[in-house]
Amino acid sequence: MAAFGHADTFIVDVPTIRPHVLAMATMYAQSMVIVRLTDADGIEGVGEGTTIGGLSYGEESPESIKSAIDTYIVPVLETCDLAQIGATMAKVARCVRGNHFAKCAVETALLDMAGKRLGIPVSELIGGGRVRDRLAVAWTLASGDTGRDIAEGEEMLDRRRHDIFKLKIGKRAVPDDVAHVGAICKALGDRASIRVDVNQNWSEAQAKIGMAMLYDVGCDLVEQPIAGDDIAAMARLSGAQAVPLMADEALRGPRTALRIASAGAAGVFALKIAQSGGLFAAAEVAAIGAAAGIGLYGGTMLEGAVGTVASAHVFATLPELAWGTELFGPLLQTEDILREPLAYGDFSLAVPTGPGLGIAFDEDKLACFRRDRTAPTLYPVAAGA
Ligand code: MUC
Ligand code: MG
Repeated sequence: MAAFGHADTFIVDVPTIRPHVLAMATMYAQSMVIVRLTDADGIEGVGEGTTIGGLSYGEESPESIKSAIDTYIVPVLETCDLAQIGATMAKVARCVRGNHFAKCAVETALLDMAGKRLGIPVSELIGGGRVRDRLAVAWTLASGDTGRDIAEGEEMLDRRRHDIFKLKIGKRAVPDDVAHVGAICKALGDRASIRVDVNQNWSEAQAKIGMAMLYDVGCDLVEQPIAGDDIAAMARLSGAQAVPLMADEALRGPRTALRIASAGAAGVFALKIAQSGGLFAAAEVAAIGAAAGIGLYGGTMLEGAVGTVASAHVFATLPELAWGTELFGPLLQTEDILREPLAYGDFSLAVPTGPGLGIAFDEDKLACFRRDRTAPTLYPVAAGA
């Protein structure tokens, strides 16, 4: 039995190393909701709920995630045995509809606690347990400038940090975007896999032309070219285009995964723990994809260390992960909020092996970047996205 002890939920704002230009927002900082749960024995678990660009990516914002946890989820946790994660999250689901990001943050904290209590990593509590210790990690080239992106890609290859690059497009006219991708494929394509993410910004007609042109310039994968709720159009594109279509925003948990798989609407799934509604749900999405012969990719909401490690524990349980992952979120931030930074190298990330998530905060830094900090910060915090 693990009775509820205490909850602390707060927003942390950390600047990005450069503007991150996406179709729907330009990020100058990342805002992460951190939840710290403690049980009556004093065992702590941490979780993270993070989105991109306020409300421009999805239906939950940092502020709504915090509010859903504090106002509606914590009162449920107060009535539960926190050691029973499945039963606790089922009770949360009965009381709170939707709010996948908030639920994912809480489930992460419960799993961290459980892993610490049992002395095993979170990956051993998911599916059949861990099958890999390192994950290939892509980097997103999204400075908004082709020359700068090429230089950044060259640097990443030289440092052996990334050899998979995702380009954010969809903001400019299709031929301009394809010219940008073509230039990067020409410069880096013989040493790296080049993929794009349109973040739903094309119409079906634009996607038809755009995907064909992208295939011709050497692009390997096109992520969410059109609206994620238009599964019929995704199926038409996926069936007709040579370049694989990856579902991202379309995937909101196991039910949407089943619909997309049944419709033949994607060749690849971008798995995201928050969008799926938690770590267990993301593993279910992966199982549906794998059973349907859909390739798997470990996606990110550009989470910081906690969400990134939580995702890594899930992706480490997947026997097939043909497209690698993009778990680079902490590297996009100017500061690391962990005592020991995550171990990136050799084009991959090492999945922590300690109990629970296997990470510990640098409490001073965390205190400095808290939005509700009372003391003056030692670190500069840039304006929001
Ligand atoms: C998305 O839409 O996939 C992932 C990498 C990145 O740069 O943005 C995210 C969100
Ligand atoms: Mg995406």
